[in-house]
Amino acid sequence: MPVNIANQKLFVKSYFASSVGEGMAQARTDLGPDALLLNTRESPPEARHLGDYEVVFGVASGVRKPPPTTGGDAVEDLRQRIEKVRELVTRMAKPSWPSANGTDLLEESLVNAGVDLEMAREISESARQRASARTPLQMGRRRLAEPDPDTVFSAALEEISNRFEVAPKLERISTLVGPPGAGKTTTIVKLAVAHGLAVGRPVHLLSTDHYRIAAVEQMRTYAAILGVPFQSCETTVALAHAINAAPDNALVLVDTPGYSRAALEESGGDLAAFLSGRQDIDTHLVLTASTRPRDQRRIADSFQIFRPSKLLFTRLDETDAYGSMFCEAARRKLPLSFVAAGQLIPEDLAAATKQLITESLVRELPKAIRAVA
Ligand SMILES: Nc1nc2c(ncn2[C@@H]2O[C@H](COP(=O)(O)OP(=O)(O)O)[C@@H](O)[C@H]2O)c(=O)[nH]1
Ligand SMILES: [Mg+2]
Repeated sequence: MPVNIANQKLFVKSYFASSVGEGMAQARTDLGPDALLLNTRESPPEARHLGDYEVVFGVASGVRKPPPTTGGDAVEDLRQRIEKVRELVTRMAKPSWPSANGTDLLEESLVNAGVDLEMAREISESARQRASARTPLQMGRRRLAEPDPDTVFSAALEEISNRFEVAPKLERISTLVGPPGAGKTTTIVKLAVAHGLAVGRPVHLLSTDHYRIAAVEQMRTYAAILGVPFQSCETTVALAHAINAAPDNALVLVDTPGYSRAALEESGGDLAAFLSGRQDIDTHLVLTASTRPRDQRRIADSFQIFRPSKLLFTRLDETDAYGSMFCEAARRKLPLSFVAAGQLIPEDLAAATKQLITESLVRELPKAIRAVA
């Protein structure tokens, strides 16, 4: 069909095929190497029976000639054109991301689970890229592929899981530090049972929490119930002696006072210097899962002087938003060791697992994706 465009006579022809590449090959055979690719699109419904794709080529009238049967230039030309089409198709196929009212569902799910907004955005964007990279361009099919909900979901799981570590290990000499009421003493007793008595390992309990008589008595009572040695250490020198005096095979667990911010500055320095200076003492920072991320960060900052190597979270029974735990572990690059979800000794203590945290953060996602699909 001759068409006059800007004083130039063009011969324009559509080719219908099951893929763009096939349509282009047909056009080349028919119109020769000088033909220009003008457009590609999914075939309109009335032409669908001819092929899923319509590839439109134009050639200047009079230059229409048969293509060479062989020749590197023609192949290279075709390759470049296919590359252009691929780019075009990539743009057309920009994956649609499940969203509701313009809000990214993954981001929303993370924020609802207590992840701070900045981190939620970062994860959502990375998961989006991960899902897109995994979704091949399927040029030969009727619909260009988009990330399906399963791909989105598994990309989100991987992205979260790659951002934090777990290390459910209890070193021979371990101490728990953290704010008052975080659950240090209770958790020490849980650990003493699960990692000591339950596996036939001797345990020595030490406490540096000598400021409050009740705290010393609490630990002494637990030690008596468990039938294990206990010593209250008023100075770091006494603590060093008590640690050295414990048998080599004994699990030594050191309880510490619940320092408020002010108390930490006023009287925590000595103990922090001692504990962080001893390579053989492993320090877990105990935090509560129900604390808001911003407060959590502030509290954890103030305990940095102890140089904790792990984070241990309690009170998982009081929240189902584990985002605050995740953010702290991800931001500080400190592994999660154990998690406590109740007051029962020793039942309510478990090893931290990636699965526990990761799945909790995207729990609502599949339902939300289905709702807008
Ligand atoms: N709900 C709940 N309570 C806990 C948990 N861990 C400890 N507690 C309670 O929190 C309170 C303070 O615990 P404690 O071990 O004395 O805290 P510490 O000041 O850090 O030594 C006690 O009543 C514990 O029974 C937990 O995981 N969940
Ligand atoms: Mg205590």
